[in-house]
Order: sequence, then C-alpha cells, then structure tokens
Amino acid sequence: LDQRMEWFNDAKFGMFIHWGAYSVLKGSWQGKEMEFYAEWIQAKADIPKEQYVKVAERFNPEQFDADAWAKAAYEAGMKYMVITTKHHEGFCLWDSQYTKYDIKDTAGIDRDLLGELSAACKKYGLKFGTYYSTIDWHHDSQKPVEGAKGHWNKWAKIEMVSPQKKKEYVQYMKNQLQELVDRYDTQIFWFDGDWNDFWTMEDGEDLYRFLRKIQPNAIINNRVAKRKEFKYDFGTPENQTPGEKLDYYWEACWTINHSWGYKAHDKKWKSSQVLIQKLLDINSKGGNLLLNVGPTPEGTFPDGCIDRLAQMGQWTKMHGEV
Ligand code: FUL
Repeated sequence: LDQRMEWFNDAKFGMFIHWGAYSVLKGSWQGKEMEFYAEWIQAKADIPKEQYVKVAERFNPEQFDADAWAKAAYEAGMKYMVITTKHHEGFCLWDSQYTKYDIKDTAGIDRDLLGELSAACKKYGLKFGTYYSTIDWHHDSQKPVEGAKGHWNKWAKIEMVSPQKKKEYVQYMKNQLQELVDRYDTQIFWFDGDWNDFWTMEDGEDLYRFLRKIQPNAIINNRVAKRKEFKYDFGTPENQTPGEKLDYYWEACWTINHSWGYKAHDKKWKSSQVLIQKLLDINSKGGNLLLNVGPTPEGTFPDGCIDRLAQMGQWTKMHGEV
C-alpha cells in the first residue's frame, strides 16, 4: 500500500471536476433557481428519467479545452485531477460501448473528452483519476423509492428492482471501469454512493479486488465499500477537515463555492486566503486537498474558479513545493 500511495502522499493538492448533463441546467429547473447541489437537480426537482434525458441531449461543450484545464491545475500547484465520468444521474462522459446514455449516442458529441483530458494531464505531469457513482438514476436496475418523502429518501436511497438486475448492474460497472482503464489509464478510482443499503461491504470488497487486478498500481477511495469501516486506500472527508492527524491516508474534498456542479446563482465563493489556509491546515495533518471546479456547460471554468486557482498558484510558487 505504501508504495502505491507514495505519489499521493507527496501530491498534497489535486483538482476535482464535477461536470455532466446537470451542468446544462446551471442549477435552475423550469425557470426556478434550485437549492442544494446542482448535480443533484434531477432529485431535487424530481425530474422523471425520460425528461432528464432531454437535458443530457443538450450537453454541448463547444469551448472545452483540455489543455487549458490541465494547465490551470498545474499552475495552481496541483498534482492530479479527478473528474466525474458518471455521477448519480448515470450520464457517461465518454462513449461507452455498454450504454447509449453517453456523450456520443445521447448528446451527439464526436470528441473523446476524457481522452483529451487524460492526454493533457499527462502533458502537465498530473495523475488522472475517475469519479464513478455506484448509484445510477438512469440504469434500469434501480429506481427512486415511490412514495418516499423528500428528495433524499426518494432518489438517494434508491431501490434495486431485483437481485438479478443488481447482478447485471455490477457487471455493467465492471465493464465500464475496465473501459476507463483501457482507454484513459485511470490512476485513481473515486467512488461515491456507499450509503445505499443495496451496496454492501462485500460488494465493495469484491469491486476493490477486481480493480486491484485490472489496474494494480491505481489507488481507490474508501467509498468503494462502506466508508465508515473501510479505510482503503484513502479516506474522503467531504467539506470538512479532520481536527487532527489520522492514522490512514486521506484526502479532504472541498468546493470553492457551495455546489460541486456548475450553478450560475451560487455566489458563496470562498476567498483565496481561506482556500490557502485550508490547504495548509490539511497538509499539516497529513492529508491532501482535492479542490473542486464545476465547469460551465460550454466547457470553461467559471471566472470565480480561474481567479482563485491563479492566486493559489502564486502562493504555492512563492512557497516552493506545497
Ligand atoms: C457526494 C455527492 O453526493 C455529491 O454530489 C458530490 O459528488 C460529493 C463529492 O460527494 O457524496
């Protein structure tokens, strides 16, 4: 483990990217500015699957420039990047042969967005990682809980339609993860959705073993299984920093404003001073900071992020290696 974690332990600072079909809506649904995270809008606004597919069809990042993204991360002093390849909505940011719900077959995009990004990361010496949600609001193996009160209970505590469908879904995940390895040489697997009852510790351990086999040097976050008990390969405190050093590897993910996904009316920007303090505090306790950017649907970084990343870069350069 220590050997695999060596680069991670030295990295200190990385970039998280939340980008998907939800970005198209910019946090609003039918003219209404929604509360909560933009990437949860399907749940928050209770948008039926068929209607949400129409949103995904509109995903059209014409201004996407992988080099600019990787350069911004590099110049901020970051050493790695993790992007949402499939968030809870189920939409895939690459042309997967296992679904039509992806950038090519649903949104008609003829570019290999993740290919461009992973190549740009290589160019700037950044490790490339893939976030992949174990919940999938689109896949036919699962459905929101009818009659449940509140978006969390209805959409986050989803139900598997049958044990057979669950089996098929696990195979679907493995096929797609294999694809991400083969095509983009994923170095970090970042899972999410472990709070669901359908996803057991055994499921997580099985997936962990599978990944260790297909990509032996990659590192895997603890949400692959049940994060409270499972500490391998690294812990993932979210929008919080532990009060003291931990006795396992960890990485705190933080947003620069409030939402992870792009939300036009989210003005809760943290100042660059606050962000630098977070980086220092986290690093002094042995952790890494995975700082999030929610790109626009056109494929650019919001100005609020560009400014703060540049300011953090000035600071990290002045102080040598973070
Ligand atoms: C959470 C997710 O539900 C959020 O949307 C976000 O991706 C965050 C990093 O993890 O559990």
